[in-house]
Amino acid sequence: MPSLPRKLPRAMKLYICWGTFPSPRPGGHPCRNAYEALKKAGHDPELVKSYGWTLLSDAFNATSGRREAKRLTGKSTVPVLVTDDGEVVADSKNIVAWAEQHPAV
Ligand SMILES: N[C@@H](CCC(=O)N[C@@H](CS)C(=O)NCC(=O)O)C(=O)O
Repeated sequence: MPSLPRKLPRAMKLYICWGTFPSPRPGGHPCRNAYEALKKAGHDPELVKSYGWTLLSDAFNATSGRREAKRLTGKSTVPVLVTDDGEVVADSKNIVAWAEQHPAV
């Protein structure tokens, strides 16, 4: 019986707010833009929902995802990408650029 391929843990993580839903805000929803660009480049990041709302104080942004975003970038704003090699990319525009420059092999 051939052994089933072990599901390799996905190392790439994308910290997002509440989801990757479309948004009417100018420029669209940053978390969605980042996710779509990564998918387009052939990546399949683990999505880490971080909830919260940076307009409120850190007390309201004490979710593990927002805390991790703050630990990694100094700000609790998302999206934040952590690549397979542990590189941290903050801001959707930088994540879109990273995805374009790093198509999944
Ligand atoms: N310029 C930033 C804006 C990021 C942004 O507004 N992120 C939202 C989530 S989509 C957020 O965390 N903002 C306030 C909040 O909900 O805490 C980007 O493009 O990544």
